[in-house]
Parts: sequence; structure tokens; C-alpha cells
Amino acid sequence: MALSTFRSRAFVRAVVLTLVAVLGVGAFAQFGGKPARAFLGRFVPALAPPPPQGPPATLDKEYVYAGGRMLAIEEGGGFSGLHALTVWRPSNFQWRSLDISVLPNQLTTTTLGQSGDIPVAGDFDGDTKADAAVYRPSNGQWIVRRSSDDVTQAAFTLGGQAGDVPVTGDFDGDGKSDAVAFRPNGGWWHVRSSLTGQNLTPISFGAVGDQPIPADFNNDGVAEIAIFRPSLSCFYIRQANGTAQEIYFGSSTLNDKAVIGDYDGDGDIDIAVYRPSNGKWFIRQPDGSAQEINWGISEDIPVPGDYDGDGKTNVAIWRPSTGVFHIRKADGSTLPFPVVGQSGDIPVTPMLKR
Ligand SMILES: [Ca+2]
Ligand SMILES: [Ca+2]
Ligand SMILES: [Ca+2]
Ligand SMILES: [Ca+2]
Repeated sequence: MALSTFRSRAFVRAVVLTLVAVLGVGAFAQFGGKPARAFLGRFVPALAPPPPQGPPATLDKEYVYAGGRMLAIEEGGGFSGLHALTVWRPSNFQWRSLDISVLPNQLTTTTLGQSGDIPVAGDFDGDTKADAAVYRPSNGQWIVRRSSDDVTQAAFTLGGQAGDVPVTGDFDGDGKSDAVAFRPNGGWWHVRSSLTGQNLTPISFGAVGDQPIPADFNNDGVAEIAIFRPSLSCFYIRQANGTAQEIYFGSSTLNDKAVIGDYDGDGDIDIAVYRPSNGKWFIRQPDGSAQEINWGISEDIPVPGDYDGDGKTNVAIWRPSTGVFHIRKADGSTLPFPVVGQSGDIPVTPMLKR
């Protein structure tokens, strides 16, 4: 969708949406001192009808069970499936990934990382399969096991300062994940282009406390720089001209977390938050209202992703106490609950489709 189309639509939707032109990227830091608005302590009830049903996902009819547990075969080798259910185990650095797109479901294990590493989700070799990858805060090294040939590379260095936040997005549009080190102090985005192997010119967008959430918000094939500011429960999406689209959604006092995704499958990233205290999901509708979905309890970790491959992001959580992924289908039913990890594991949220 063209940017102009996106914008005109955004204006039509402007019930609660405010566009703020920020003069220059440096000026964005001014938001850091902005007083919190009392916005949306409660939500407008969901008025939108249930999303239309797409073609039924077939995977859920084909799971193989034994005694209530999903059968899986364990194999070495590379990862499979862009949206496999994946956890990383800090105690032994094992990656465990269940590919539910094949039968029988395949549990792939591989070992990568060391103490202190942070697992990152990405497809660095562009084969549409997630690669096991970690970011090493001590020296800024990114270590990637390419799914295409199962080769592990100490790929490159990006970041390495205390507090740097590793994320990925495809900023050059080559279909491969680009590494990002978001430096909260100054809100600096350090992006390494997979196309050139060079770092892009750093851009300041955000501030301390912000969560980087890069994604292709305008459907032009490349990711936009974007942040979620928990203190205001506000999303800021950087536009091509350096200004920021500002979308308040959710409650800062209730500690909402950003869980963007394409929940209705229309190709556009949807603004959404997860409320840990009561396990509620709020998905912003085109008219600015919120679709509310109960999915989770206070201990759960939200892990939205298109697990059933219908093009719609599934509302999903991973429960640390049981190691179970609970995945909600678009029609409100549930996918089977595979056990993939255990307490202490770190679920690796699937990357967004480009
Ligand atoms: Ca890959
Ligand atoms: Ca790229
Ligand atoms: Ca884009
Ligand atoms: Ca959408």
C-alpha cells in the first residue's frame, strides 16, 4: 500500500489518532519529558464484528497425539518454520523449536549461546526460516546459526554498550533480517544492513524506557523505526520524512505491553497491547476502538505470531510454569497446547512478516 494511501486512511480514522509532526529526529527526545496523559484507563468496548473467517487452517486437524501430548520427532539440523514455537534455555544454551507446519511436528534442538546472551528472532539468511541467533551484550557480537546451511557464524558486531537492546527488522528490503541495536540513552538506532554489511546512519528516535518495535507499518516492503513508550502507553512510528505518527493506545498505569501484529490478516500491522495483570489483549480496530480478548494469566509471556499460517497473527502466550504455548485461533478456538519448554526458558517471539 502506498504511503499516501496509508496516510489518508489514517486521517479518516483519526478518532483517537493524533499525528504529530516532529521537527527533526533530535526533537523526538522531547517526548521523554512529556507528562503522562490520563488516556484510556478503560477502553471503548469492542464494537467491530468478529473478523471474517479466512480459509480454515488445516494444521490443527492434523496434529498427532499420544496420551494428550503432541507427538514430535527430534532431529538435529537447522531450524524449520518461520513461526515455529521456540524457546531458548539459558541453563544449557539449548534452542528448542517445534515446527507445527509439518507432520509429524518436528522438534529441532540446537545449542547456541553462552551465559549472559540474549536470544534474538530473525531470518538472517533470507530463507524464510528463523535462525537461532544470540546477541552478546558484553561485546556486541551477534552469533547466528543460518538455517539454510546450519553454519554458525560469529556474524558481526553491533552494539555492545550497556543497555543496548537487540531487535531485528528488514530495513533495506532484501528479505533478510537486519540487526538493530537500540541505544536508549539518546534513543539511537544502530542498524546493520544485511544488503551491504554496513551500518546505516544512526537515527535518534526514542528515549530511555522505550521499547523498540520495528515493523513494516506502511506496507512498502521495508521496516519503519518505531517505539512503544510504556510511560504513556503510546506508539510512535517514524515516517519517511522523519516525523512521528503518534498513537495512544492502552494504559500506562496498568503496565500494558506492546504486542503489534496483523491480527485481522489485512496486511497492515495492527496496534495492540497486552495487559499482564489480567491477561487481556486489546487490538486496535480501524475505527480506533479496541477489540478485547481474554488470553493469559499474570505469569504469562505474550508471544504473538502467525503460528497456523493463515496470515493472521495469533494471540498467544507462553506459560513459564508449564512450558506450554497457548495459541488462540482467529475464530476464538484454540490450537493444541504443545509443551516446548520449561520454567526458566525464554520464549523467542516470532518475527513479524515483512
Ligand atoms: Ca533463516
Ligand atoms: Ca535486510
Ligand atoms: Ca515500511
Ligand atoms: Ca491488520
